[in-house]
Amino acid sequence: MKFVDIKFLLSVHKLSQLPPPTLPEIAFAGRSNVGKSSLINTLVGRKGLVKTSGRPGKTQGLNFFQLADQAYFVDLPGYGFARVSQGMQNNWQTLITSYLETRTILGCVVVIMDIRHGAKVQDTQLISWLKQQKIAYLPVYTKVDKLSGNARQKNAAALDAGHTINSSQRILFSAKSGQGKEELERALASFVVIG
Ligand SMILES: Nc1nc2c(ncn2[C@@H]2O[C@H](COP(=O)(O)OP(=O)(O)OP(=O)(O)O)[C@@H](O)[C@H]2O)c(=O)[nH]1
Ligand SMILES: [Mg+2]
Repeated sequence: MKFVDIKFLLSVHKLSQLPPPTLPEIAFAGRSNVGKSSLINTLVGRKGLVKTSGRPGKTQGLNFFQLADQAYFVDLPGYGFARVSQGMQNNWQTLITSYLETRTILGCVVVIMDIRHGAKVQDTQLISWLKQQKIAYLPVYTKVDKLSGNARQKNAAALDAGHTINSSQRILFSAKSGQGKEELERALASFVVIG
């Protein structure tokens, strides 16, 4: 499934601003600067749809994109960004958690991790929390273009072990080369199809 007909809908800073739950929803989560916004741009084939940055903390608020009349994509702010004040981090954390907890139409959370980094405690926490809440999630290891084949396999295996992820259930991805795009499209299609 190609995700082409997509437009920015709104940026949500408190739960009361959430759009009506009329379409299935896919949220994109991960630590700051991991490449969430870049992944969405690659997925929809529009380089400039979502603002990205070399500096962490670019995405603020929950950014909703509408995919034709089929689904919402939600680009979440990154977690674990030290340069925003602690209070601000807590606000985001509360907003993201309440959103994930209460959003009944949430079909899947794409949990994005940097293939170069070891298993991070915040990702482990998110994954176990999603499991506990019985929310479907899809692990994606991104920026694979930054590693050679061997290192890529080794790091992927370490992340699998660190988060108890089966290698058949996660996707290796690169926003730069487009690797993993079709696999991701296939995996997400089942959450978007209505009826
Ligand atoms: N080489 C390479 N760089 C990438 C990839 N994905 C993202 N980047 C770079 O990583 C940086 C962060 O990307 P973003 O997409 O803004 O990351 P984000 O997770 O949305 O960041 P926040 O919104 O700040 O949480 C940018 O400089 C991107 O160009 C990738 O697959 N390969
Ligand atoms: Mg972003």
